[in-house]
Amino acid sequence: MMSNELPFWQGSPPMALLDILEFPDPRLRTRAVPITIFDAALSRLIDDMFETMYAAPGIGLAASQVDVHRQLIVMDCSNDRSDPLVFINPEILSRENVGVMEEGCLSVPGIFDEVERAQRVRVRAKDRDGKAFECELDGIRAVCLQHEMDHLDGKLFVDYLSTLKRDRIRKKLEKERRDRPAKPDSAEVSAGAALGR
Ligand code: GNR
Ligand code: NI
Repeated sequence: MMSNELPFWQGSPPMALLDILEFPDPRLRTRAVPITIFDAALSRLIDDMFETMYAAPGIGLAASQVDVHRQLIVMDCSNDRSDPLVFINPEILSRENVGVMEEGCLSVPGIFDEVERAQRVRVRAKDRDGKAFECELDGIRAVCLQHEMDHLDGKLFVDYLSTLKRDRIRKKLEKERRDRPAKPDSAEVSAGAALGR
């Protein structure tokens, strides 16, 4: 009897780019739940999220943005990919020094506006092995972590703007999406390949 599984070298490509959900997709409003299992599948998801974030390019990515509603964040605020950080089940222990920074979001493409946030935070989280750690972040790294933690709560930076601005942004992105051809999903691509298209 022939195995209908893929050969091992086709089974698990080294890494994969994940699709990023875009505002106003209602799935971005899902509240993420804590991670309890620290296994190879989680490690693989983390690697795929880093690849997706670097390719975008962005300085942070929350699992919510790739439709995985678990409390997982990857970040790298360096210029040369030298500061990869993973936060699982993060909690902010303290915040100080409120200030304003211009933010953008891969789920709200092409839109930038100012948001007020703590410029220094103390964080407790787990790493990819499930080991707890604490750290202090400041500047862009503090702002980015809070932006990502908002994603895990189903919140977006445009929620801090006025209703008028948010509605304008929604209409602009809805129009851009209508004018952009839809990306076929992977099931359609496989079906097409099977039919020799
Ligand atoms: O790439 C990103 N840049 C950024 C700039 C200022 C404040 C926050 C961010 S996060 C964003 C990537 C993203 O959307 N993460 O959720
Ligand atoms: Ni974002």
